[in-house]
Amino acid sequence: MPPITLWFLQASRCIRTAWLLEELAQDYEVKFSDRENGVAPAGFKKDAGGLGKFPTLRDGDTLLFESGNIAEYLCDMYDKQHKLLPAVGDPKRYQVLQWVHAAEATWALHGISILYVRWNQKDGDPKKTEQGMSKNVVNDMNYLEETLKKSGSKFLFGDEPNVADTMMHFTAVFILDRELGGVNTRDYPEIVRYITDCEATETYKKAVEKTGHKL
Ligand SMILES: N[C@@H](CCC(=O)N[C@@H](CS)C(=O)NCC(=O)O)C(=O)O
Repeated sequence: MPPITLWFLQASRCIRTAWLLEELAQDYEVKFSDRENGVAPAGFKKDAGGLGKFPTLRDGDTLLFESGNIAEYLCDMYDKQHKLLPAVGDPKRYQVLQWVHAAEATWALHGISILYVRWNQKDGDPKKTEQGMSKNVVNDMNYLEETLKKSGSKFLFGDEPNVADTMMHFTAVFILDRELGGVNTRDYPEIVRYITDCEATETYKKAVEKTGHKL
């Protein structure tokens, strides 16, 4: 049995971890669950332990949640050549980690807050609330579009994906798929191209095949 276990909730950020594990050529067992009424089933949360949010990963005695933290851990443990994340002390490491953190703490924060409005605002005018919250999402997506354009490369840091892409790809897909804050694919041709290139990698395809991920 492989030492790494990934608790994978369907239609979620868990694809980030699976893609990274494929990039790192690590063997891993997938414990999979569909959602029930939009959330993770109680038994699945109990089995994983921790916060009961996914991805959750166990590597030997180490149990981790939070996709960005899992990404940093996996790179530090298994990316000894620093192909996916530069070494501690190399300034480039922090430029890469900036995207790892921003994928959750900025892009997803702004996008998913809007999703929560759509789900939970029962009175007033949720569309108006969404409009009021759209500025940050538009700003984030404009910045990603410009960064990709300026980089002149397939991925955020060159023509091979690194840990920043394994985090940012899902966020960009999700925001565009759900048109959070009114953003749409027509306005972001570089992001659409980037998503296509991420999904064309053999490692991403393997991760989808192994986990059954679909949005
Ligand atoms: N910031 C966390 C978010 C984790 C999270 O909220 N995961 C969602 C799936 S994308 C989840 O587990 N939802 C199930 C539930 O709340 O029951 C991360 O990046 O891992």
